[in-house]
Amino acid sequence: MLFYDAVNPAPNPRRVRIYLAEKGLSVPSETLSIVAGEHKGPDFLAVNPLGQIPALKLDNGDVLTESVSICRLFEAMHPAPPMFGEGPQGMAEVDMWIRRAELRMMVPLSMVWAHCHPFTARVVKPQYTEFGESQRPRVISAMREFDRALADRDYLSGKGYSMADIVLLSVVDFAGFVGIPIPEDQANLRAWHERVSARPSAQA
Ligand SMILES: N[C@@H](CCC(=O)N[C@@H](CS)C(=O)NCC(=O)O)C(=O)O
Repeated sequence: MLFYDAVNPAPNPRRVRIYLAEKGLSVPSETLSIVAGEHKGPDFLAVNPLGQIPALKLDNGDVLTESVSICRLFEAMHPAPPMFGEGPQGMAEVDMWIRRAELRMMVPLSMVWAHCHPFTARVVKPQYTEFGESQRPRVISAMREFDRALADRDYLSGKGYSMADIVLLSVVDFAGFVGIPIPEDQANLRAWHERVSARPSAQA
């Protein structure tokens, strides 16, 4: 196996690193430089034609992409401790929160990142700045949805720390990097963020 990785602040490979740290697993890896465009070079495009990181090359030569799918493979191989929920309802809840973090927060955040940030100006041409700015309030309102959900629980699924918390942590930290910190008045989300950031795995 070979895990294709990229350093922070790239949020998606970080999810896999946090997951592996939580599970106590280690996988051979190669770190590519996004700044140097290595993820768009011919060698990596031969691995993942999408030119996106992370990717996981399996021993049989097949390649998996998508951070959550890569973690699902490891989960099937190493089910304990469960990180994708337990029982029908528990598993569905973790899946629901993962999708909400990705669709309701990461999607508008990606638009702010792509269309407003100076780092992406080199590759996103043209940048539709006005459109990008219009997505900033959507990120904050998605944060508010999570703030409300966390009013009566320590972790998203309610049954303990899970992959959903890993995905949300990666998105919230990336939002901070893009210039959208958790608002002061979102005390539940801020407390959750402190809680999950205190786990050793968050250093990944
Ligand atoms: N949904 C994918 C997203 C992967 C992704 O967008 N990775 C970023 C780095 S964090 C990337 O490679 N961006 C370059 C691009 O999209 O061209 C996942 O979760 O793995």
